[in-house]
Amino acid sequence: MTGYRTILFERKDAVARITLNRPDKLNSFTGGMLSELQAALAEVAADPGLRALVLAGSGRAFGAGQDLREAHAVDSPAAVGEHLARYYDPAMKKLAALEIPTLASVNGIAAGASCGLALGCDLIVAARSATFLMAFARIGLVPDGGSSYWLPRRVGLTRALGMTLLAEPVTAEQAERWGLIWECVDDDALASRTEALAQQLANGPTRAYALAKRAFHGSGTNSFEQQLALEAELQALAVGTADAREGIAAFLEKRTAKFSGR
Ligand code: LHQ
Repeated sequence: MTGYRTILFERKDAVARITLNRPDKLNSFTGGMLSELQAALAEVAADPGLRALVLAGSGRAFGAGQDLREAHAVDSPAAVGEHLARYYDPAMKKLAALEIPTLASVNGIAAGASCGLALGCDLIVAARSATFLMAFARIGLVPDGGSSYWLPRRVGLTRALGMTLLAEPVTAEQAERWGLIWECVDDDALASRTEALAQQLANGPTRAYALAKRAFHGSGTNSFEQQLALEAELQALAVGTADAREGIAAFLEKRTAKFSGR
């Protein structure tokens, strides 16, 4: 689909890029923007030529969470439930289910549900001036957008609760030290580092990446025995891919593997 109004959606070779694009409102989420995000994620999922996705924000922020001027979203208990179920949950589920690596490129503040969106990506690279703010308690709300799922898995309960109860911004440098993000880079290096990481991921063994993601997603609830069984099941799938054949052959022939994504 073309003609998105609140996001930019681009494809360059095997890399897709979705940019949240309401810079004057710090890319805060409206229902319309989340519907467009859902549609773009569905386009990404349906395109077998894509091998990595970058999520970014335009202007000075990554995103400021729910647009609090969209009053109907917070009108009543029923309204908030409906809003989350209709707009947020499908977007966050589609992102988590993507069978290609996802990379959040965080240029500025990522607050509220926008922090949740970044956390839902496989890797996060952030500019040194970017911050992560679990803003919910500032307005008397609780974490959503998947943030209460991903945050403690990334940084542990102590830091997840500290970020949520104190609702103070965490700098990109601190976030890197905590393991909240993969990498903090100088502001003027964010674009080139994002591009390099996306290219690296897009040139990787795409099927093995998807299976590895499935293994880690399963590990949250599995017993050790169940996880070993899942690993065996996934490895059986991985070993049958063209990329595994190429990877092993390249190792034995002492050359760099050239993965096709199949
Ligand atoms: C905004 C927003 C915004 C509208 C900046 N809305 N306009 C999901 C579903 C249902 C229910 C509720 O919850 C959720 C999940 C959530 O995400 S709840 C959390 C919602 N987000 C927040 O509470 C963060 C609100 N924003 C802020 O605290 C600040 O804007 C931050 C700290 C992000 C940035 O501060 P500044 O750098 O000082 O920028 P600013 O506040 O001046 O914002 C610039 C403009 O963006 C301004 O508009 P204006 O027309 O006055 O220039 C803001 O009103 C607008 N904006 N966030 N969430």
